[in-house]
Amino acid sequence: MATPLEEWVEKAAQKTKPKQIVWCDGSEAEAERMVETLLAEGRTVRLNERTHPNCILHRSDPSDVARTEQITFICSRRKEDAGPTNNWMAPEEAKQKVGALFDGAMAGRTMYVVPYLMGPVGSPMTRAGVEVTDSPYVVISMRIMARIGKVALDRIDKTNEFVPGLHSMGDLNPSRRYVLHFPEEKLIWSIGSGYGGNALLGKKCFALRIASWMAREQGWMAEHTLILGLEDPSGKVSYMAAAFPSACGKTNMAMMVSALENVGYRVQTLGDDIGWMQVGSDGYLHAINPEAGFFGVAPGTNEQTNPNVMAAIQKNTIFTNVAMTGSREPWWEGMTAETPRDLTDWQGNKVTAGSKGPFAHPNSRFTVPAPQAPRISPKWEDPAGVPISAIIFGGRRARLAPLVYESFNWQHGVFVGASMASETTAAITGAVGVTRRDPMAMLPFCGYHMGDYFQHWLDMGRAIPHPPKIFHVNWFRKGADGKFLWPGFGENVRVLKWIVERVSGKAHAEETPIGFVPAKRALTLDGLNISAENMDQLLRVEAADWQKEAEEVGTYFDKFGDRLPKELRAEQVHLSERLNLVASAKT
Ligand code: SAT
Ligand code: MN
Repeated sequence: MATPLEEWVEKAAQKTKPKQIVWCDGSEAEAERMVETLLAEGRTVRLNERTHPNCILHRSDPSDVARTEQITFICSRRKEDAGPTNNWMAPEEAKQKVGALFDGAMAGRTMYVVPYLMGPVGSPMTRAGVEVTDSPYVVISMRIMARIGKVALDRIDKTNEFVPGLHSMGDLNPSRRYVLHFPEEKLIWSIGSGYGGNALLGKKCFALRIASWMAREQGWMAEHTLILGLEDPSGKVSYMAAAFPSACGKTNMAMMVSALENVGYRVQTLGDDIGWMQVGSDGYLHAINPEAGFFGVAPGTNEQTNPNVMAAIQKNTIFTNVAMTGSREPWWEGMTAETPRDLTDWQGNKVTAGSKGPFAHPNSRFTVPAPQAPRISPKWEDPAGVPISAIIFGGRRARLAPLVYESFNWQHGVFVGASMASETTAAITGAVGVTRRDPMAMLPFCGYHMGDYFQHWLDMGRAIPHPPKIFHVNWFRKGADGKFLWPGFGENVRVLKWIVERVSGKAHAEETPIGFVPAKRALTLDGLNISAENMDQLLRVEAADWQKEAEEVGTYFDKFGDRLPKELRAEQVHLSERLNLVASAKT
């Protein structure tokens, strides 16, 4: 008798009509065959075997270079359950309309069946998925980003539980591109894209959109967070989860080379994009990284800004849409001061004297196995996860937000996360540099009504005996001259050190209407050349700016109607009141 998995694969094949079906085992030999297929297709090349062993460069279709939110849908039975921040399509309509696009979509192609695990083998927090796809690029990317093959099949054989995901490149026409989630069925359909979060269905589709729905049902959290450990001079490691929107430096932060290494503060890497968190038997919130690799933004990365990333991506790495030097090494803007001669751009064209950059696509990426991070934590695959002491929200705010502040308590921290905003980057298609509200960095990833999601956060706070403290950081504040005030990268460890010291009750802070900011001299600035004037500007809380922000947040919250938890409305009103008090004290 056929298993539920075999039945589902059979049904997918009847619909998409591939010429053959290949069940993937995740082996090296299989990956090598995929690479051979890709090379023959002509959009993929091998990189320099000596400097970059086992690395390839893949060039995606020029219309398919980033996640596309306009064509991403939550197909819940009731429209209200998707909420005002998601696109919604009725499940029957979705199955009809997009089902028609899947009819025969794999004709003449191979269907690869990729069983995978999100989470470490043997962890109670781990979940299984199966992606069928006609893209060998997706298969070898999934092989890095998840645990694929036998480990996953074994588990599915035992439990018969898996999230099915049907993916086809279709004809790559953006007008026939759809990424659909059926949360009640726990099913994913994606057609017309071969790129990143649109096509590697374990990542945003499963580990965030479907998982956020599962997490609310089952009492845990699926969040858009990196996970890192900060080791102090005594060897104690404190773990933190940080939620920033796409392309705000999560990978850099997770793989940071600490500027305070010489005094014993080291950063350990556990995850760069997604955290699944659950209350542990010790009463702390425990996090695992459901992924097994990093899909990071390449441009801007170099030996100075992040030597750990540069070291990690020297081998076994898939580069997507970067440029290539004459000696077949990957290159992108910001890697070296000068553009190398004899360069090939991300579309495979020779760069000539008259060519205008950027030569690597601004959202070009590396896909690298997590264990290649030089400072991978010894606990990164611990089945119990790691206890989280601090949750950090952040985004790009050129003007408003101080370098760091601490919320008053969990409920206020949820308000801080819910009112988060960031100036947009190239990770999604659309305008760059526009401020957009992005609650908990989950705007494109929350699989249900955002008001209910806020409520779930509030409920979780009550369910965690020892909840993490909640902070907000902003590495991107600019001075009047338009330049960044804070050097960022490895220097960010100074902020993490203050955060850990706040958690243990040691560091000094000053209370402001928005929360606690570091007191004068509370941040360790030894060895950093930064003026007192810049530090003042970095930590300043401008009441007038915040009053405007509080109003905007109030208007934003109106969107969620009666599903906005009343606690959050109260937090917004209290913020305004505290700001008014400060303003009237001044006059
Ligand atoms: O393309 S992805 O969605 O995987 C990357 C990102 O936006 O974080
Ligand atoms: Mn992300």
